[in-house]
Parts: sequence; C-alpha cells; structure tokens
Amino acid sequence: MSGHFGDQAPIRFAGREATEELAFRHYDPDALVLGKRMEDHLRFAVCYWHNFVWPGTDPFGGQTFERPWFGDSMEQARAKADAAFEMFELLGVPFFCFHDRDIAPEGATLAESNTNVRAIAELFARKMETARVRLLWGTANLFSNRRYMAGAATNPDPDVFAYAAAQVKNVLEVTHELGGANYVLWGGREGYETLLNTDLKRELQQLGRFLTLVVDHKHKIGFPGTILIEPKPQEPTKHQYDFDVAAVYGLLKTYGLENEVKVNIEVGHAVLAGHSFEHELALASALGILGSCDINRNDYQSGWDTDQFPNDVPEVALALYYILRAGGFTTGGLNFDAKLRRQSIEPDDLLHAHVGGMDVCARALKAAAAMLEEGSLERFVAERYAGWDAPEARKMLDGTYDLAAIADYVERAGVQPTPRSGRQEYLENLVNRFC
Ligand code: XUL
Ligand code: CO
Repeated sequence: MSGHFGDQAPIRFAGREATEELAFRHYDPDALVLGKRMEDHLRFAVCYWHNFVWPGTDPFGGQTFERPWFGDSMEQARAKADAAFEMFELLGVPFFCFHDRDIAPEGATLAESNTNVRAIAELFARKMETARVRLLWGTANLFSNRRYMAGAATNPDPDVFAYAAAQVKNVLEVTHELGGANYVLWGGREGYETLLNTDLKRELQQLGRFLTLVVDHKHKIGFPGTILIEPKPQEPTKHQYDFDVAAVYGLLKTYGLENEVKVNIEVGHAVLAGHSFEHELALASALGILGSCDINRNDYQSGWDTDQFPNDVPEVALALYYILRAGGFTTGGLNFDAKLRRQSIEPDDLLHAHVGGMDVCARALKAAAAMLEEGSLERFVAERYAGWDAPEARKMLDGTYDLAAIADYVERAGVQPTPRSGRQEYLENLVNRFC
C-alpha cells in the first residue's frame, strides 16, 4: 500500500557495504553490545511534534512543508496518525513521543480538547495492537496557547494553574492507558521575562506544588512509569526555573521529590546552559536522577535551540559512555527531539534524518562500549583517587577527624602534597582511538 512515503520498503540493516541510500550501516537492532541488543540499549523514539506538526517556520518566514494532514480537523489528525505510524514502521523504531496538542486539535473548551486527544489515543491503541512501536512518553503542551504566555504552574493567575493541572491529568492518564514508559514535564514557560512583574518566591512554590500534584496523581492511578523533568535554561522565557540538572535537583530536594522525579536531558538544552551533554548526564547519574534523553545537536554559533539531528559521533560516544557507566536506561531512551532544516521538504528527508541519527548513535554506542571494555579511562580515574583508600584519608571523610585532628595529622605525618599530571591530552587521544 502506498502511503505518505510512497512505496518505500522498511529500512533494514545492510552494513557498511550497503548500496541503497536508505539503509542502516551501523544500527543493527539485534547485534549484541556488552551482551545486550543494540535496540534495547538505545531505545530510540521518534517525536510527533517536529516531524508531523512543525510547518518549517523561522522568524523571517512561514510554512515551507506541505503535509496533507496540516489543519485543524479530526480527519487531518487521523491522517497525521497514519503518516506517523507509517514512518515508525519504516524506521523500525521501538518508541514514539507526543504532546496532547500534537496529536489532536484544541477545542473550544478543555473538555472538548480532551475528547479530541482521547479519540486519537484510541486510534493509537488500535494501531499499537499490530505495530511494534511503544510509547516512550507523553506530555502536555503548556506553552503554545496564549493563556500560557506567563507560564502554566508559575502563572500569576490561579485559573491558568488549574487549567494546566487539568490538562496534565488528562495526558498523564492517556499516557498510562497507552502503556507509556515515562511522563515528561518540560517547563515550557515556567520562568519569567522581568523581575519587575514577578514574585519569584511565590512562583517557585507554585511549581513545587504542581510537581507534587502530578506525582500524587501518578500514584493514585497506578502509573508505573517515571515522571521526568526536562531542564532548559532559557528560550522561551529569559529565565527558566528548570535551568539545568543542578537547578532541577535543587527544586526536587526543596519539595521532597528527589526520589520521585528524574530528568530528561536534551543535548541542545545542555549546550544552551553552557554545559556539555556529558556533564549533564554525569551529574544526573551522580545525583541518582538520570532518566531519559532528547538526542539532537545544537549549533554552537546561533545561541538558540536549533534541534538538529545528531551527527557528531565523538560527542554522542562520550554521552553514551556515561549512560553505560550509569547502567544504561531503565524506562528512558533516546528521543530524536530534532527537526529537519526548513529546506528539506521531501517526505523522505524525514527518513534520511532519522536513519542518519540512528546510525550515528549506533556507531557511538559501539565506541562507548569499546571504551568501557578496554577499561583505561575507568582505571585512570580510579587510580587518580586511589589515595582516598588510605586509612588517614578515610578518617577525614567519615567524621573521625575534625579540622583540628586533620591539622595534627598534617604535622605528625609531615604531609607534603605532590602534584600529579591530569593527563588530559593523553585521555583525549585515548577517546579518539575508539571513535
Ligand atoms: C523544547 C523541547 C520540548 C520538550 C517536550 O525545547 O525540547 O519539545 O522535549 O515538551
Ligand atoms: Co526536548
């Protein structure tokens, strides 16, 4: 049957020697890496919004993509679902993700909008009876409509807080019914433009209460998935309360939610926060809140969120190295929160983008696994801190020694630190041998 992607056959692994353009050269779902299938390591997801909703606009120009399902009718929403599931099948991805407003048109009232979302979710459920694709996460769009221009949970108007809470309740329940592995809260506009009109302390308390309400409802309905917050430092608002992993951890600690909520780390958001992707991953792992990833890349020149498909193997390899070291994903995965460039207007540009991204991640996974197996990096770090295993060193950390006792020890033992090389260049060369 010919669909949106013509008579394109499902895309298969064909190895490095593949002659067809649309083939996986590295992503072999069944290949074992560190004893686990590649598909189960990477847990790829296709996002609904950039692929099937975004019209190709930029600040200077309007729509460049012409998709037959663009429009506000339920019929178009169903056609969009058909194209989406066609693409999931062609790519063989195990997961997808959506916002409520991606999948169905907004109605005149929230009840009407929720009915539309439910109708498409029922269509998804029917399609999922035969399709292999599963839901990685669902989320509510609490940022596009003008009612949310001053935030959702952090809005000065309690009616907006209530509306947002009701919207999240619906999508959380729909996500649960579709067997979603996670539920995501991206801050959207949870931040502010100017302090001159903002009660920052009050807004933070509202955000804490909102998060608690969501977690309580998750338990009430028995949703077994993970609640994830997706940090982003700015854009759309000048100051976002969920700036980065550290800021989100602070929020979670403040509201006693650090064992309930994890993070969905996006490459481009890490870059906007002035961090590297692997820094955010390593920090989240150290704090015990590493959940899932939005995998894309950002333009280091532009200063905004360009959401490009990943194509830098060493960058992704380092990221996957820290994910593997953290034990890999449990409920999380790699969601391609990435969009085409606006001149890529052919239907198969969507396929090329994902095939390339999946191959980059597969190459990176093999490199990361090899780094881990070879062990030099881990050994170097372990040896660098080996001094802490000595009895006197332990006493400084376990509370045996106070400041005075440490000072005595320095005198008694004639402690004289000897600087040692951090060997950064050697380690960078080592990484390059695997990528
Ligand atoms: C925005 C962003 C969102 C979230 C889901 O920058 O990344 O698409 O991933 O709301
Ligand atoms: Co994202």
